[in-house]
Amino acid sequence: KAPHVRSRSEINGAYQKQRAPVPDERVPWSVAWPAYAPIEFTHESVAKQPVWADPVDASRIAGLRDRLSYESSPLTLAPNGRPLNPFGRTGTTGRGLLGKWGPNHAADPIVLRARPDGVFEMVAIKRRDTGQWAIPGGMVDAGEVVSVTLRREFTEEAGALDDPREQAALSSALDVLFGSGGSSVYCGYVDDPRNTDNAWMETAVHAFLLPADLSAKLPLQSGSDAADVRWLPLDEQLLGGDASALYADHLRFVMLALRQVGGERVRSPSAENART
Ligand code: RP5
Ligand code: MG
Ligand code: MG
Repeated sequence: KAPHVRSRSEINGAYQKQRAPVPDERVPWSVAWPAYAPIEFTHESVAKQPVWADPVDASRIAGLRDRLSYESSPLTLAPNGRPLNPFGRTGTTGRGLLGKWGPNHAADPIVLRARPDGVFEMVAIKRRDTGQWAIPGGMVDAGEVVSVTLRREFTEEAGALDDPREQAALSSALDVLFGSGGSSVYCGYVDDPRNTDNAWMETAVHAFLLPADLSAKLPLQSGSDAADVRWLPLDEQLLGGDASALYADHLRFVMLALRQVGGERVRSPSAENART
């Protein structure tokens, strides 16, 4: 399978003409490529150094090499002091739309419910950047623990209810749901279309299975970060289809979640079939 295809793509509109083509076999840093000529791109929203972004000069950041990464610790730094993407070349240097040099940490809550026919559904948001359906995840704020990010991002993106009574109902349903901590599905690199040679996404994915009595109490409304929200059926068509049906590697994360959380229930119908 081709290595980090989305990290070499221009499917995020801001990256149009900002990537040099990188053939599959030249992705690994271990493959020498003296003529590699990536395009330097740091979006102006990042370059003007908002609070969530690093200084422009990576070599001036103390302790950069020892920043937390699920993939490479310590980070590998290039001679110019910039961290190197652990999955190889992307055709772009700089930070693109990402604030941090090196890993940029997100948290992704997969909220599942089971339909009576055994098919699982997930709360999905439609992203504004690529128009794809996605897990309603987001960036871990400075000093924030992942469990807090999971709930905060879910609420901001999928549960932005106008009606205070509905908001209260959602909030108590989420106390129960997120209070369990869910089950940890994945921690690591995300093949995100915003990745560059020097900045990339990493995420902690947690799955939460809604008890039947709570499903009805989970009203959804997309927040400003999302264009839409829905219960997305994780049926054979989606799971067996094109991975680009969901953003980045989200389809892979969903399959891992189903195997873990839904495993028993997913298997039981076929086990029954085998007996008849
Ligand atoms: C993906 O980007 C992560 O898996 C997460 O879903 C998302 C976080 O970025 P924003 O939603 O804040 O843009 O790599
Ligand atoms: Mg988000
Ligand atoms: Mg968000």
